[in-house]
Amino acid sequence: MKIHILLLTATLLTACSKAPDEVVDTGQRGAEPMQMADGVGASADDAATTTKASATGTIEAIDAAAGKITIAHEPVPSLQWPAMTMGFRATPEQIASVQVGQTVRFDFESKGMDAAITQIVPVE
Ligand SMILES: [Cu+2]
Repeated sequence: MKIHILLLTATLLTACSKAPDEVVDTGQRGAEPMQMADGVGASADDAATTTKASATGTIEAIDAAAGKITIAHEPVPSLQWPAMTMGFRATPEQIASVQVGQTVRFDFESKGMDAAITQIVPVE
């Protein structure tokens, strides 16, 4: 009985250690691409396939020099993404059309974790 408990504990510890703390991007690392936790949103075709998706989120940061908007987005079921904060590539026009703190509805193309906004619209 005791052995079973120890094994269970070891399994849980192993599972926890696989989830990096940087799942939530604070936006402090600038242009560095964010990594999702192992197994979250990662499927075999992530590396090669470009997928279109839409999401709603709140703008956390804008880096005009890097061409990047950091958005705390809601879950994206079509990509099996959980709610999270991550950077999206954006054009200067897109960057100029939004402000930090706004809630936005946006479309994007995702190639794995490399995501580029195709349309972004503030929502009331
Ligand atoms: Cu994400």
